[in-house]
Amino acid sequence: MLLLLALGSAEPVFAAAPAPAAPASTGDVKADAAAFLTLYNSLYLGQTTVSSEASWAASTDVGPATEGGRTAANQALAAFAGNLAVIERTQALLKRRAELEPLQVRELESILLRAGDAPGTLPDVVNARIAEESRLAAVQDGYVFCFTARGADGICPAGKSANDVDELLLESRDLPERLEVWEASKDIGVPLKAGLVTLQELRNRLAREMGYSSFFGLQSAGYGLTSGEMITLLDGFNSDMAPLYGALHTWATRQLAARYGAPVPTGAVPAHWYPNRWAQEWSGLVTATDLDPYFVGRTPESIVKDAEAFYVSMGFEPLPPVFWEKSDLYPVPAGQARLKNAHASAWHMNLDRDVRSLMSVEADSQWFFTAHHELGHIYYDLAYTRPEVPPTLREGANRAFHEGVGELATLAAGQVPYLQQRGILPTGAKIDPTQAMLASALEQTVAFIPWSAGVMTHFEYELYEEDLPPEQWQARWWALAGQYQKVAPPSAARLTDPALCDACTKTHIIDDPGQYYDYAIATVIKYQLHEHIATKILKQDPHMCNYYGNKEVGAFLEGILEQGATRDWREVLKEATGEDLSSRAMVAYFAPLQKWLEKENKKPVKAVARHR
Ligand code: X8Z
Ligand code: ZN
Repeated sequence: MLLLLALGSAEPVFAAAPAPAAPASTGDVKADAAAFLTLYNSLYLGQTTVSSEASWAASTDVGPATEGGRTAANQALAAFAGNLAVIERTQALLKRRAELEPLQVRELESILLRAGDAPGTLPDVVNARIAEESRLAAVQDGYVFCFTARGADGICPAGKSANDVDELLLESRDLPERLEVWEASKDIGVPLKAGLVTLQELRNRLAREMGYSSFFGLQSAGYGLTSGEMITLLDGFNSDMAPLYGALHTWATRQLAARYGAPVPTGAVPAHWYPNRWAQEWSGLVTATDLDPYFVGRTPESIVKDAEAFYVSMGFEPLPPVFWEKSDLYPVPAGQARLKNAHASAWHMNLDRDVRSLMSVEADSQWFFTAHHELGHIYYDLAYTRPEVPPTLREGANRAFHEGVGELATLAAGQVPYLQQRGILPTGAKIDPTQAMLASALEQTVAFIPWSAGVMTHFEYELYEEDLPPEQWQARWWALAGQYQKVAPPSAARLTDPALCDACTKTHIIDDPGQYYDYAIATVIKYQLHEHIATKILKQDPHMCNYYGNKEVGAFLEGILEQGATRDWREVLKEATGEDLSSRAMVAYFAPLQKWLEKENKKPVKAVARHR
């Protein structure tokens, strides 16, 4: 018997044994909902665990066998999530929402949202989407970069990792070398482009089948917003930060020009000038706060342990043994043929205590911050894994909250008193507060908003909501980079080359689609939470504070995390900070910097000197 027939589907989508009995109607809608939710939750737990295990295998050991396993498991999960009986039953119960418990309503809404890209009315389209997503992820995760810089052995020396690319873009002062590496970092877009063309259509078809305006609209619905409302929200953040971004951009451009011994560009700055593949953060420009020298001699293991210690010091439990046993935390050792996904991620495998992280940690400041970020996800997962939070709601208050906790930890980890207490910065080191604020603007926030709320958000909006034709992707991508980031392609020829897809080079466009604004909203939330913690709990300057060892801060965070998605995110935020979602705290944090930048930018441009 087919499992989903038991739920009453006229169109069984996948076979699995054995079939539970369909909950009989009792005439009491609350009891009916409870029975349905119990059944749904137990099936969901099983399906999601199988899917996570298969996806984990495919992300940590890329190859056709694991890719096939991921496709099959995700198709089974989708067949369950989007089964017609599930959708119809959920919709019918929601029609009587006034009679249900608020928690039941939230659960039902989350079930409907989860069905949004897998409607059982279009099973072939769902399966095609999943197969293409799995194939594309394998292409991306198995990709090896190729550039000759720093290699002496011909056209394509041994393959390079994402870490190699990032390191070179951070360090090289040589523009031709930078250009070569930057261009090599964009080669990955070429084999990914056709897949994104397919997915643009499939994702939209499925979301529209479920009544959403587009796949972007489906993702925005996770916040209770329409596509248009989401864009308005994000544009507000862009305009709130525009004056500060403009001043920071002017300052950074002058620094980079001096660094490369090149004239200061008058308009947009070529993308290969920046220390990051997408110019999304500008590290390494403030010498006084360069932390990398302090990580020399440390081990990658100590970086992850440091991040754990941050949370444990505030009262969170040590990570469960499974985290250390099953995570994949470090680069694949030389000599091993295995390929793995290069982008950091955190996994809640069974919606219980099997939590893992996939990273490629090296002993440097970038990975120190990323490890704090990833463990933020893990501690969120652990906090809401409790009987009061049903499996369907074991998620962040919204997706941005999940990212926001990681980002908050990153902000806290960059505070000088914390770095000193942890022995990363020498206690005697005197760091000028303006320089510290400048570094945080460049590395975490001010440079990041136009990228996340501007370029990425608008591109994905146009891609899905406006069905942007593939032949316009390059031109639109760079038009947005020019408009929001003031970043230009190194050559105009990129705009018209039909093989290229520079948008496809950003991991999230491929495997975390239509939701990059999560990080922009997370950045905003992070400052709201941080201001509250610093001023109300620690009673310290938000620019020079230390969460480490403070149990009250831990309890405050736990109070947010343990709720998972059981309550509306607006209420959670208001209750925690006394305020609605607002960029006020973020703007206030950087207000002193704005004044400093304006003064600096009035100084005459230094004579161009070539530094190497
Ligand atoms: O993807 C991430 C995390 C994993 S959730 C490392 N971040 C964004 C990115 O790398 O583009 C963190 C901030 C932005
Ligand atoms: Zn994250």
